[in-house]
Amino acid sequence: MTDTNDSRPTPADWKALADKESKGRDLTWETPEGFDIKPLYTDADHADFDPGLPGFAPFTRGVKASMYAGRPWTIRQYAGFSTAEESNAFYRRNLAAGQKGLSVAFDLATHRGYDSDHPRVVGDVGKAGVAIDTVADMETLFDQIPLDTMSVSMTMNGAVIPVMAFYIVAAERSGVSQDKLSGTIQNDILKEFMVRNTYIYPPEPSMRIVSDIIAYTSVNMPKFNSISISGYHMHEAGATAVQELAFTIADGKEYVQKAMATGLDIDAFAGRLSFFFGIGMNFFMEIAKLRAARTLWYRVMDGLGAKNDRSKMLRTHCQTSGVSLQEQDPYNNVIRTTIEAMAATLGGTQSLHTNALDEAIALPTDFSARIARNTQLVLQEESGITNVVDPLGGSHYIEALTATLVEEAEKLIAEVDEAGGMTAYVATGAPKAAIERAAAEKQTSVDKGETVIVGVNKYRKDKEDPIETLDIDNAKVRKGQIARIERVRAERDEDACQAALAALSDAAATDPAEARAALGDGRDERGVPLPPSKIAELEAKGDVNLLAKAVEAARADATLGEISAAMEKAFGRHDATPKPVSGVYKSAYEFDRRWAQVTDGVDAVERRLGRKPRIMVAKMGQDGHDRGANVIASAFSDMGFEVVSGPLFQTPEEARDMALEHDVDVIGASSLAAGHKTLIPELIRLLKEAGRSDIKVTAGGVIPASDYEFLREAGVQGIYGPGSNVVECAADILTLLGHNMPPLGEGLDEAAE
Ligand code: MLC
Ligand code: 5AD
Repeated sequence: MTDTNDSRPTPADWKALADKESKGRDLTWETPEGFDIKPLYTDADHADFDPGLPGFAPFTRGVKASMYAGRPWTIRQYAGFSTAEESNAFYRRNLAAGQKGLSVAFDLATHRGYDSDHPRVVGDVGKAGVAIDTVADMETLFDQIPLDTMSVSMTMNGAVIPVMAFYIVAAERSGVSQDKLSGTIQNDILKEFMVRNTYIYPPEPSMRIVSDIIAYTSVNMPKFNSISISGYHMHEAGATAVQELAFTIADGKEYVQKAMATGLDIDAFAGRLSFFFGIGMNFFMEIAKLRAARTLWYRVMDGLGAKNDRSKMLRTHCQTSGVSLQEQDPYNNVIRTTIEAMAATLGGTQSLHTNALDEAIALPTDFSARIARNTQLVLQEESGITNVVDPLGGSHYIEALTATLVEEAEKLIAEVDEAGGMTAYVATGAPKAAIERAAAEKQTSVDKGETVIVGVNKYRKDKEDPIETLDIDNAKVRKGQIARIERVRAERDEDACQAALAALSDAAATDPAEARAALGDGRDERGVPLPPSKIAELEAKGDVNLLAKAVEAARADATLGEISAAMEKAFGRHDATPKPVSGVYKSAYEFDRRWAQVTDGVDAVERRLGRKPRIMVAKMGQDGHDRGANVIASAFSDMGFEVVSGPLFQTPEEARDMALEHDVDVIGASSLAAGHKTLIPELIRLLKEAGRSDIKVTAGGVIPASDYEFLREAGVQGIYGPGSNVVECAADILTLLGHNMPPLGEGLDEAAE
């Protein structure tokens, strides 16, 4: 030994020692992404990856040189419920207590373009967000909030045109012109078709709406982010980090290309594109995910010819994961949210929402919202996280994960490109199916106890203590909204309003490419001259930008439903039926005794009935959260049930008709947006009226324990809240179907489980 350096332990020495300590046990861990995580990382694992410096391309280490040392992230809590008055009061209380930016949650009726008086939305008004029908509602929502200084995010995709128009006109009426407005509109329709399901129109006109908003804001609202390209909802639907990254970046790429195709210069709008990611419990993966996202976006935008650095930097909002939170032992959720918030901020987010501890049960109360907000205040003001830029930069594990995520996401993006871009890829159903498969795999792993959730599938309490949750009197909200709509309609200049709506319908029916051609050099996209009569007709219409036309309609006090309907005339409405994946559960449970008990039970019922037992999975109301419904449909069909998947957005009447038509034995109604107390009892009443009380109705989803008794009294025969296990649900339903189901796992050799 001549050099002292030679005596330094080598990676081989480490391996030998680690093997000895672990007695040869394999210590690699496979992530849902399929990455093999080793117990040790060294510089050799990321030698080829250069993250650069913060503030400089490729922005891996952050979009600002000084990051939080210069200005901390924006504490932006997403909220909205009931009426505009109540939400406004809630916002003002939150701002006084340290929140920094606003973020509006609209109710599902608003999302789907229906006024509160529409018969399809009886159970939805004011429930999962605030009901907004008119500019007057929007003025109330922001009463005494200075819109020239407060940045406002609005999560709206379906009814994005009327909501933007209302916002612009409400600000105008408070004396703030649109060029001063700062904030973000979600306006990300592609992911709605994949996972979130609050679309209104078919994909093509929906993409035109996105481009029209980008075009309008790039000219009129220079401080407003025209889109929030969201991976969050994919994350929540069960996507892996690679899927979330790849599909989100590919969505962004598609929007940019569509906007460029309308003749916009990439650098004129790209600086106002923003992103949104979900942050779950895989701590280091989530930090690396944000760093990878910035790297990927830089590469994509550079490739598309962006020149300004600003166009190539990925700025993002993050939200901690809703699905990671549990109904059981709910104070654990505070811990989970803290861990996730740390990942988001160590990853360099620009803005953050932290979920409240009652997430799995209801909307936040003042109490739970306070803890959620304080989680961020403590991180910002007590933890020292803000003092150093990208403090985990250079960590071997983080850099290696970042590099791997970039590499794997790029492979998936290449697949999307091959399919012709994200619109085409979404149309094939491939990304939705891939995400559902990942979700089913995750659920199986939890159900089997391989993925531990403290207080749910391990260390479960014998008895849960009830916590106080927010309940909204939806009938009261609806009544108030209807009165306000009627007042607005009575007071407006009806002719002016109808004329503005007709102009909007007309613009929607006009091909924007032709309109551009007429206003440009008189030639269409292929260079063919338009006939003079056509040019004259198009010139008479003027600008056919849908937002510009909707602003006119909003100034004339048209309602949200009317503006949506004016466009629907030209575009039609989009409908979809969930298509659950098959086989995932069967293969995951191949040797599981409890699964076998259930499939035996299904066989027994089948013999008795002379056909398979039939279950209809129903989604009523405007709640489009279909992850749970898909999980149930997939698992039950793998168990041998005949599954009838109801389309999204059914009314109770439509659900009843479908159940009768298919002669089902059970209806499993899935509700995640608080419509359960209205819609499910109504379904039961309608079945009774039809003389079919024999059809059993069960309920699953986000249902507070305090509503169980109400539902049982209404005739619901089984209730499965968050954290329910699909095998146990099935056993329960077999019992409901008269099968003498032995207790699950009985006679099981514990050691063999
Ligand atoms: C920031 N700034 C700095 C700085 N850091 N300046 C100097 N030194 C520093 N260190 C500047 C920025 O450049 C910017 O100005 C200004 O400060 C504000 O900072 P920001 O970082 O851009 O933050 P913010 O305004 O909060 O914008 C964040 C964002 C935006 C770009 C991600 O899009 C946003 O707020 N998104 C929120 C989306 C959201 O809340 N969605 C909720 C979805 S809920 P300038 O001039 O550069 O702008 C949902 C659930 C559901 O979807 O219902 O399904
Ligand atoms: N208020 C507060 N948070 C909400 N979320 C949804 N709606 C609201 C609301 N009205 C949050 C939840 C949910 C995610 C989509 O957004 O965390 O999981």
